[in-house]
Amino acid sequence: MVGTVWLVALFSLFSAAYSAKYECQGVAQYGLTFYGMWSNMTHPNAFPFTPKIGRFSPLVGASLRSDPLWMSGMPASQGVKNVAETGNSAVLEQEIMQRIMSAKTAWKQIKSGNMTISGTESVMNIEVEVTKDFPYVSLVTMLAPSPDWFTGIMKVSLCNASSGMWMDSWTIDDIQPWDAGTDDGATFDAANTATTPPGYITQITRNAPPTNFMYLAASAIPTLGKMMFVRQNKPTMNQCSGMYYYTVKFEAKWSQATHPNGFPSGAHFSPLVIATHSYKYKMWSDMTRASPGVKEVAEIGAEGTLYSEVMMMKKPGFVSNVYKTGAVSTPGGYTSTKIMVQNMYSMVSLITMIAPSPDWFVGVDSYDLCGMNGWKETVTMDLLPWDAGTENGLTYSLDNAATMPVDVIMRITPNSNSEIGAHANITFATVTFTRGEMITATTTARTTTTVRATTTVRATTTERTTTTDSSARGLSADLFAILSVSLLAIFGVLY
Ligand SMILES: *[C@@H]1O[C@H](CO)[C@@H](O)[C@H](O)[C@H]1NC(C)=O
Ligand SMILES: *[C@@H]1O[C@H](CO)[C@@H](O)[C@H](O)[C@H]1NC(C)=O
Ligand SMILES: *[C@@H]1O[C@H](CO)[C@@H](O)[C@H](O)[C@H]1NC(C)=O
Ligand SMILES: *[C@@H]1O[C@H](CO)[C@@H](O)[C@H](O)[C@H]1NC(C)=O
Ligand SMILES: [Ca+2]
Ligand SMILES: [Ca+2]
Repeated sequence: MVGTVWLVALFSLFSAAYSAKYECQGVAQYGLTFYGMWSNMTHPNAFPFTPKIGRFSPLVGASLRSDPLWMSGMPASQGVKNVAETGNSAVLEQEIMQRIMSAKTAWKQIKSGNMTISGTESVMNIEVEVTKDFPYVSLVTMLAPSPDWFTGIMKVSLCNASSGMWMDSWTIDDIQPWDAGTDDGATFDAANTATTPPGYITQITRNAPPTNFMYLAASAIPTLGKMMFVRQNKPTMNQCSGMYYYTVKFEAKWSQATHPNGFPSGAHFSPLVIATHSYKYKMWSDMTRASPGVKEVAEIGAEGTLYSEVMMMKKPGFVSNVYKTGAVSTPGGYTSTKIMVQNMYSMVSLITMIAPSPDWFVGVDSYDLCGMNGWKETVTMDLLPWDAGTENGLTYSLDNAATMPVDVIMRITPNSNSEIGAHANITFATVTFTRGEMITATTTARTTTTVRATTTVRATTTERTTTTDSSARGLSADLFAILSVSLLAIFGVLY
């Protein structure tokens, strides 16, 4: 007996390890089309004509972190109850708003509009947005008229976990009826009688509970509709050939003169982590949660965890190379690093902390050095501040309470009431990518070998070509922070 349990445990362990699970990166937008397939033709004797002709209430739902809006065997929330009984989604929309704003377990509301949908109507272009942290979709619509019958999607992920890529399209073609467990009645036109005590959400089948659906001739309930999600923002996949060096020059601009509001002593940028990668990888991105490594860079300027995270993604298809630099003093400091790009690994991402600060950083998210006309010559970007969403705090200070629940990464805008807000649209640093010499004229077929080759070259090249100016050279961010804090302490004692 014990042996069996162990065997099962071991088996689960192995199968878990075996089935590779990837997270999809960044944000994906979909257009959802709902096709109603509920009529006296498709559901003879299971389609109402009185007191009104059968139809769907406006479709309401959300993109979610994990918990769906409704679940089989669970009580319906007040919002789902209201939709199922009356089609009114006001309370459900409040529940979704609460999940978006305070619980942070939902990302965006989904709504088909405010019009009821006839049984055979198609509603196109319903906007759906999912992110790395909120890849699931859950939807509800009332089967009207009915006591408390509804349909929708309990929970579906738009991320293909075996490839780590957002689905190009995803169709759900079996949509069954459910009973919210809140109102009694076996027929579409049953009088309004609350179920006391309220029951649980159960699927309606031809046999149970007794409903109009039992009069269907078919052995199973034909689908009530179809939902099709079609991706809107597919990545552009430029292909540039060969392998090139680029110089990445990061120049600090942040100063008392440019950002006078609370300009801190010991102002600097923490060591940069730079990665070259394909569209399949993201170091960080707008509207997604910071990884532990990005959180550490943003909060304390320590680059070690992020460096290891990127190293773990250094495998065919994802990351090609990872580089780090020393810290950069500001204003006037700079650091210059030679990086390599090739074929599909044409994107560059980097990050550095605005230090000291709660969790503010500047960086580049997946900039593609391969353009429509081949490898770009030279590109300069102005870097503006971001908030990692992991630590509270409105001043340039290191020690603050954690943001609970954790938020997503967002641009700091001039509307922010923090010290940084007043000048959030003034450049903190610039980064310039300049194309250097061609390394080899590789072809895509050689991708795997070139990745391996780059590793060795990098080890020697990066060290040699990374130049960091002045006082900040070689100081780790923590040390910088500790030094500033100790200085403060000394001054504190002296005064
Ligand atoms: C619904 O369809 C059935 C047969 O499919 C038919 O007998 C019945 O008259 C129809 N009802 C209405 C109201 O059209
Ligand atoms: C429905 O939406 C339209 C536009 O989106 C709006 O003008 C109208 O007032 C809404 N109607 C109701 C009843 O909410
Ligand atoms: C998910 O990705 C795998 C591996 O790339 C692919 O074979 C499969 O067809 C994908 N599934 C869907 C539903 O797109
Ligand atoms: C600040 O910059 C953002 C992004 O570049 C821009 O959308 C916004 O309009 C700017 N706001 C102001 C007040 O300049
Ligand atoms: Ca019921
Ligand atoms: Ca913050």
